[in-house]
Amino acid sequence: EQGWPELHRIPHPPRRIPLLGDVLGANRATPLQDSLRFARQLGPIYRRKAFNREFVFVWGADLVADLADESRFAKHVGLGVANLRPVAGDGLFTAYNHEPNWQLAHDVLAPGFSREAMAAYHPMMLDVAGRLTDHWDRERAAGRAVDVPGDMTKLTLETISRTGFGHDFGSFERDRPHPFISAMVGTLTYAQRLNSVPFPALLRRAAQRNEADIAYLNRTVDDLVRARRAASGDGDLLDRMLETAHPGTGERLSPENVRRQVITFLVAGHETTSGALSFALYYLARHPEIAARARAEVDRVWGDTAAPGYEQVAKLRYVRRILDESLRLWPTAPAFAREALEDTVLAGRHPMLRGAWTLVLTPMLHRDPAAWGADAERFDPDRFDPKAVRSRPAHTFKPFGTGARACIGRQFALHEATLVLGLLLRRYAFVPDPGYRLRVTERLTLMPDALRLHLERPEVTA
Ligand code: MNH
Repeated sequence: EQGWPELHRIPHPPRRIPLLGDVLGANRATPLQDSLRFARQLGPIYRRKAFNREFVFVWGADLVADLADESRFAKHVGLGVANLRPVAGDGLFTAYNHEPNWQLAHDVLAPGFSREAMAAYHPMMLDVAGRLTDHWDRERAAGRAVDVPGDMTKLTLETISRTGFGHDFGSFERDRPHPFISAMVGTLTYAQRLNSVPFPALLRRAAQRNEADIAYLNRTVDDLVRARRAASGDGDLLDRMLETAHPGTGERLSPENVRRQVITFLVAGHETTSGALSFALYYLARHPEIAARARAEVDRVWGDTAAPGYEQVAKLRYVRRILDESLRLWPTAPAFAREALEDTVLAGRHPMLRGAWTLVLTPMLHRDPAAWGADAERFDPDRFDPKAVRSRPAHTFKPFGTGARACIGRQFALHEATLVLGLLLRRYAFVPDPGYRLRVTERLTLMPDALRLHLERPEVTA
């Protein structure tokens, strides 16, 4: 079925229910974590049936390395990503490979992620981070615990909207999330739920709410674009979208496509980074000795500069490894899909016809003992020191996807997150609630659920 001639050789759960398929023990709210459970039972390649459709999942390091071959495989727009088409259309993230707007927008926007562009965003990132620390200072003084995912979401939304679009959502001045966030969470959750029903008609009420959420996102973005057309920006992403012609063809993005790109960047540009920061803070709170080592690095590299410069962020090597290690265990965009460009044989073992596709489960790839050793479940940033990295095969760490359609915002996210972790480490010691056990919420992306931390003053190291 669906382009895998030898599907019968791929393992599946033992007890299949007629019509429904492999839904035993599955929870609608946690499809990804369910898939991880099946992965552990069934091995590096397996299939699951949902309502008479078979889906193939892959996570073995050698299989994923083969799927990274861009001459035989490419991004597949399927499942969760395809379900976002009504929101993001042919924007960069959801565009089909063959849609001309992908290459056009990619070429027009790539300079917005160059080193020079990052250096220009840096002071704005620092400024937004200052609003977070002002808020956290007040919470510490009042003896209140902070809402980590909530505050990281405020931070990363303000950062992308400010650097990309010169817009201020005022997140830190609000008690409740900005309606843009509620609408976005609504559409992401709806896109995830669509995978759990045999046909969308079963979600009629939710579909109506989803329409309203999309309308709200469109309105917000249209207002933002209209304001910019009336004024002028400073060469940010929105200026590029509105004014830059393609260097080769002279073509420009259409107004409808600009709307799709702005929504794409506002969502893709903050949701996953806020999860990455939240998981990193969870691990720092759990491992005070690792936090102390990171804090010592920040003190050494930054001294007491109030405002670290652009270059000083990349020098935080150990802080960066903490982020990498957090993204290894909990890659916040936890899967990506690959399709065969021609009839081929995956890793010499599994024939695929042209167009057949599979979902790569990144959290399992990142825990494959063949690549990461027997202690792969343990948090250890030293896995990312340069010697350890060189000793691992290629394509074993893929939090940003792979190939031509990999994340365009990778450097942006890593710069922002390293800067913020440096600032927070220097200012606070993080103390978890004694009873807290990590639970992970899913809305296509991953986030530690209800993580609250108490802030203390770090001990002075000398
Ligand atoms: Mn991002 C694509 C993960 C931060 C904008 N991103 C992807 C993909 C992954 C991913 C995985 C590939 C998906 C696929 O193959 O279907 N992204 C992340 C993670 C972080 C992240 C884990 C933070 C941590 N992403 C960002 C930021 C931005 C951004 C920040 C923007 C400022 N990402 C994108 C865009 C794409 C993408 C745009 C689509 C790129 C393309 O297809 O050309």
